Amino acid sequence: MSVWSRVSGRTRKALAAGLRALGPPLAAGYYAGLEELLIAADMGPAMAARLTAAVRGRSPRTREDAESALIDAALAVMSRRSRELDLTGAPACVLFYGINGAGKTTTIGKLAHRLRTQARNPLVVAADTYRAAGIEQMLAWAQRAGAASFAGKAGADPAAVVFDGVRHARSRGHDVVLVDTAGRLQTQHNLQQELAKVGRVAARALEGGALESLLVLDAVLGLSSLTQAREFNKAIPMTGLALAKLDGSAKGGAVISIEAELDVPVKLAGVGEAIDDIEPFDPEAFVRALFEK
Ligand SMILES: Nc1nc2c(ncn2[C@@H]2O[C@H](COP(=O)(O)OP(=O)(O)OP(=O)(O)O)[C@@H](O)[C@H]2O)c(=O)[nH]1
Ligand SMILES: [Mg+2]
Repeated sequence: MSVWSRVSGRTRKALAAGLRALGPPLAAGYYAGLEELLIAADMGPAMAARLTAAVRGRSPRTREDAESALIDAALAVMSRRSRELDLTGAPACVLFYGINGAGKTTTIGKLAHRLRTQARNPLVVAADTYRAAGIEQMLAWAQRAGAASFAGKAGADPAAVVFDGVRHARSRGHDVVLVDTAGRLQTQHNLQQELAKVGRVAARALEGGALESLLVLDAVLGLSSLTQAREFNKAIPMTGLALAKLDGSAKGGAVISIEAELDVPVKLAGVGEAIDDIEPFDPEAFVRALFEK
């Protein structure tokens, strides 16, 4: 069983049972039923209608044909941008941001561990200076991951911590800098401005090294993350999404709509609370796990 079969268990069960109950695509009411199932999987009415129309356009005769048309249709609307993290430069930097509790610190800890297993030498920068506990949580994860860390003082300007962190990384030969930032709401104007500054300062400090800006989304929130994402994108344009808590999500279908709406690829998926519960996002395996029994 692939890791993707752990994803969105409830959505998958409901979809599988629903598709079975609908019968073959030639049955009366099939397409109305399909559209309802997709809405129930949190794809949103517009995407549900779009995917249903795409399946209908293929005139499938069997359930298997309909399912494979659905998989093709879903993959066709997802982002075509590269899902690989660009880690070129000396150092490169991956900046994580998002609302409170989304999963930023955990995702960074897991990624630091993963990079260590790939013979990388990451430096974790704890720039959640908003709370002392935020710094401590990041440092504890870095230690668990066997990664070096750099922290500012509680209350310090996070942009200054990032600037110093990147310089520290360069002087010590770290090839990747992973930056944790404080959780904030998309509606908190001052905190969004602060975030924008962190992004600008990181870009300047990197001197040409790649900057990945990953918005961390709590997959449990489903489609409601779209508004959030649009606002955060104004502060720091995203190069990708990190989806945390996909294991617990009942709203896996939202991933398809969010990617299609924003044209931003999910690059990392969190599938549990343990240190190795992180995967590069694989849209094909994800969509197949969602629609196939
Ligand atoms: N099941 C599951 N839980 C997760 C995952 N990622 C994070 N969590 C949990 O979500 C909670 C919040 O995670 P954090 O990493 O602290 O989130 P954060 O965004 O850093 O939070 P703040 O710093 O408070 O804004 C913790 O209890 C994590 O264990 C995941 O992929 N799966
Ligand atoms: Mg945190």
